[in-house]
Amino acid sequence: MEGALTARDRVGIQDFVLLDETTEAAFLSNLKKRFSKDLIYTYIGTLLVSVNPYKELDIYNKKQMEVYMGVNFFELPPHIYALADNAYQTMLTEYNNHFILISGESGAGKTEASKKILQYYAVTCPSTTLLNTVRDKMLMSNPVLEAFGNAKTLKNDNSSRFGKYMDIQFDSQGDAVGGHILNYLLEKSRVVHQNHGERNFHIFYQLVEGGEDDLLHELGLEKDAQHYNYLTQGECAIVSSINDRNDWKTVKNALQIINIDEINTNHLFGIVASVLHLGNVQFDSDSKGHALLNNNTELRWVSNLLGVDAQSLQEGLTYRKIEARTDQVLSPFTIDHAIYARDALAKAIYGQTFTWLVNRINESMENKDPSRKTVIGLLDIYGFEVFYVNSFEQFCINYCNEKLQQLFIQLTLKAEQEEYEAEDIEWEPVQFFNNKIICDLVEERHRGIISILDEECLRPGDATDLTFLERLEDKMGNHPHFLICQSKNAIVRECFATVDPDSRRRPETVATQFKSSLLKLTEILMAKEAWYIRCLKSNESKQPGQFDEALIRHQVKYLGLMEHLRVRRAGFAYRRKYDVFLKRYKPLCPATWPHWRGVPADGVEVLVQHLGYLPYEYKMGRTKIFIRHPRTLYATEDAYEKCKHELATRLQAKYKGY
Ligand code: AOV
Ligand code: MG
Repeated sequence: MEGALTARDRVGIQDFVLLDETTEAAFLSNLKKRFSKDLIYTYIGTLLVSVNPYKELDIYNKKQMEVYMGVNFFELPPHIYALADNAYQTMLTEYNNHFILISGESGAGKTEASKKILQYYAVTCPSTTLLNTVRDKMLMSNPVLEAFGNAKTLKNDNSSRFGKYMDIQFDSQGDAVGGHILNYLLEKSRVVHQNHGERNFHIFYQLVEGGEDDLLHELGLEKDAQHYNYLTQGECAIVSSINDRNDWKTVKNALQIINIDEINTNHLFGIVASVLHLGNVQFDSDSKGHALLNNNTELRWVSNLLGVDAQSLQEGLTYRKIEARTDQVLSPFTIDHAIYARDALAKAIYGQTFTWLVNRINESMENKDPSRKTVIGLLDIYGFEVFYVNSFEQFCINYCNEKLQQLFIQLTLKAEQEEYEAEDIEWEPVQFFNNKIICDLVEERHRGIISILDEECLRPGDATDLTFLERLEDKMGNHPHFLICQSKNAIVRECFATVDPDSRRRPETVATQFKSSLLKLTEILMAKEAWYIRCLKSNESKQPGQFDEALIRHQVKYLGLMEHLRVRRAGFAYRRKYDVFLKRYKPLCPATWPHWRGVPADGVEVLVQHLGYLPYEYKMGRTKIFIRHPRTLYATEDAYEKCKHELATRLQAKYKGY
């Protein structure tokens, strides 16, 4: 007992359910104690809490992976591998689908967590040459999507600016046979504008810093990020934690592995370069206040690289086409309008290219074998973020986080209730803060913020900045003037092929599209068994070893961790299948040791009677024993450790003479 307590004091408790008291102070103190020992993972039952260490820990390697393979969840120190393995083993034994929801604010460690899980499956699942190829593609999809979809923000040097849900598909033997990615709302505004201290998407800097001289020459680019308006607004093109040159090599290699051939790779970089040139297109104003191009060079590069007619492009950027009854009239833009048009085109091209890339990745990871498969879905979205000035993007990102919190609340309550019901156990529900009111506020029909925004967009005449921008983007992206569908750049042609330039149908607003895609995502997730990783950011300054208690307390609160813990404990803190419980603790009772010959449930009853469990301390369900208070289990665990120790000492004494 003393030994166990010492360990507890030293490294804290590895499962919060076993804490003596469920106060926030006790919770934080345990987290802090563990963090100071580089123990960044702690459980709340099967939920994994992870605190970002901001330093490389020697716990992610093949050896560690092997330690966790197929081992019972609670038998080893908490680890992301344990959660990954547990989801995998459950999928194999129960033939059902799972998903791992990774949440936490920007910079908390979600993307790193999702990569660790993917690596775990890539290394530990059975393998053949063919499967290795699929796995390489899954792994290599990361650097490519990060290059095009991540950027340095004030919160995180590698911040995901899109949401990602990836299904890893397994066959009945547990081989990883394919993957599929759904992407959510890329933050396209970053292409044309970055706040101070932030960068554009990594790929731009990688190309400019790392691109080979020949390539840059072909693309008409300078080897200097400072040369480009779209790269310099944040005034931090060079970041010490980022090596753009090395990343460039990784991305080029990764593009090959995901089967993007040389021609398409060239087209792809052509598009990236065209966006940079577009950003440098400047306008002057004539005597009537109409926008004029001030220099043709950059525009020619854009037209060359995108394979579109320079004259049409120029008209598209400086004139609006008004459809009269039988005719079309060109109405000149002011400078401001021309800049909007230019930026809208840059965003549309980049956004479409990102979608094209996701589609190619999906093709390359596609599971060619139609036989039965199960999946583990990994959800890694952009984390909750609040800046000094917040825009439409933060609205969408934070709404998405609220929606996932809502899912978490529903599923954890539901799962708990269903388990008690299935096992015939009575229980009293715990009160929760339900954030449904916040989701309703955003998404309710007619009264929600998105509905109001839609109406605002429909209102003729007095459009706001935002509606104006969005409309422009919708329109410009499909601007008939560019005849862009005829582009000589195959990617551009493909991206815009589905756009009907004559379509009169009013496109849905970005917010409404996002709302629908989140609704679909919720449906996808609801049909699967859930696992949760809650990532906590340890400090705002990205420093190793710093545990900012106020910051962490805040996250513990809004992620609902205390409530989750109370729910886990209010009913029955622990539950175990009868056979598992008996197998572990049978040495504690002469009647069950070394063998119990009857059914496991009866053996467990005999065992707990012998241990002196009081009737209110436990309940016998259909297949499991439910233990109300962790202290009961903890005492049993202590007794078990002591008994194991005595057995070992006796054995040692017995064989000493040999
Ligand atoms: P995020 O995905 O949660 O933010 P990341 O996973 O990108 O956050 O983590 C941010 C940074 O923290 C990484 O670049 C690493 O430097 C460090 N880090 C995170 N987890 C670990 C770990 N387990 N070990 C060591 N360092 C880590 V955002 O995408 O911005 O929401 O939208
Ligand atoms: Mg991320």
